Amino acid sequence: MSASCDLAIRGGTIVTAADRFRADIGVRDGRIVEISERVEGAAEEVDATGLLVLPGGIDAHVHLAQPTSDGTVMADDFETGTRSAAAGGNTTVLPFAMQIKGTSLRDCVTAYHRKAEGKCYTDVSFHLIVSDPTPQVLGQELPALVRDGYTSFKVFMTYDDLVLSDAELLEVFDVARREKALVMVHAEGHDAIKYMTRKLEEDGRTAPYYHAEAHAEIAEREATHRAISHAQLTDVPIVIVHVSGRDPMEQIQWARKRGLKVHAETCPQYIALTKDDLKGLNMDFEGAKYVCSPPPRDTDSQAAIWEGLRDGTFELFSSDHCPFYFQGAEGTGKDNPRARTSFKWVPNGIPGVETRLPILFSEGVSKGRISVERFVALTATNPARLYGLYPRKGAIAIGADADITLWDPDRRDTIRQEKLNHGSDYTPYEGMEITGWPVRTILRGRTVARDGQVEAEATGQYQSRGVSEAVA
Ligand code: DUC
Ligand code: ZN
Ligand code: ZN
Repeated sequence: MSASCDLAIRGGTIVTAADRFRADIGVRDGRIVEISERVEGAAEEVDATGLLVLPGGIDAHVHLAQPTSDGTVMADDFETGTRSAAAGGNTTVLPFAMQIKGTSLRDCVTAYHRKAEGKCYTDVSFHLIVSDPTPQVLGQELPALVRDGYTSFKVFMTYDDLVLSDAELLEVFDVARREKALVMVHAEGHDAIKYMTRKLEEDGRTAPYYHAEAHAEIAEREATHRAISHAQLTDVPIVIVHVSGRDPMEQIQWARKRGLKVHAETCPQYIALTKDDLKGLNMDFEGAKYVCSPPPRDTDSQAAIWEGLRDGTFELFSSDHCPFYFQGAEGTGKDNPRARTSFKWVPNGIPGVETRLPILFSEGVSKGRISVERFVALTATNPARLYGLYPRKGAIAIGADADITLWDPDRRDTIRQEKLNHGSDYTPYEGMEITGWPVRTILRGRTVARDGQVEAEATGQYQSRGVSEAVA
């Protein structure tokens, strides 16, 4: 029967979110058609002996080619960003299509499709960002877009150009409930951050490090609780994205104990970095390499995040890849004349789409903190389930897309900027020692990357999404 397979992956250990087992995989027309002890004969054979065979990584939180309020240009477009993603073991990414205030959400989505078309090395789908919830957006554009397969959107509780008032949040949540969309919330209290920023600046504390004090964990905890309360009032499921530490995480656990439909995501920066990294060498601009929002916290928060990854508080582990340059006037570092005057001008975001999977595997699986099954759940299966891609994506099962990452659990290497494919001119994880690397990324049956190098054409496709399992 399997003589008609295009591809056979032999001899590896298949790992799903639930279990692991030894089997071959047969692929035809880009889909898995056989999982058995022995797949006989295929046009292409891949020997996976000694390797783990995982569902391709799904990075459900990346920013590519997104404009910024001050005109700073992101370091990755769809070409470089998805190249980096594929090299890092991912087969699908979900960037944001951001509405710019005063413009049509639909037009913004069309513009992102144009940016992505023909340029992607992984499959791609878009979350929306709603920044201007006008009656036209709430009444027409957003419902129509959800029905067209853009089934999740993000809202912000901070940033001058993105923040929604509590009244607006409630209105937007209401639309999400009616239309069966999943809301992602950036939970940081805007007024508290502005207050802290002003105080720090008045005291002359303007180095990048003070970003971490301005974006205080208390402000994140408060906003997380407020978002949960709004979600309870409007009876809508939400995802709190990029949860950074113990305090906001406890709010999520509090909500779950009461049966509220609150989901949570965390990211590599909250297990691999601390706020001390923002000090740089001596409170200098090296610290700008670690400026992201929310910022990394302390070692107690890192321990809390590990508890949450183990006990299921976190269902999603995404990169929040938000790449900028460090060098040059457009960069986050000392050559940027505005950033020199205050941390508040340092663009918020760090690259990480290529290093997300190695960091979680190495720090989590190789160090015995989480099982390899949970690794798969956090990085592929749960994102597919929560964002309407399952079981086409995020599964190794008959009929699923043959999106597969071959993983060498014993390979040791060191994260180095010169080996990465992203557009940024640095990595915040420089020098980190890693055990366990993706060695081959297969997208719908075709190898797209091997040993950190992309080797295929940009055949990534846009993926229209169904309703989230959190909503259905
Ligand atoms: N939020 C994100 O999700 N990414 C980067 C910066 C931010 O505030
Ligand atoms: Zn955010
Ligand atoms: Zn983000």
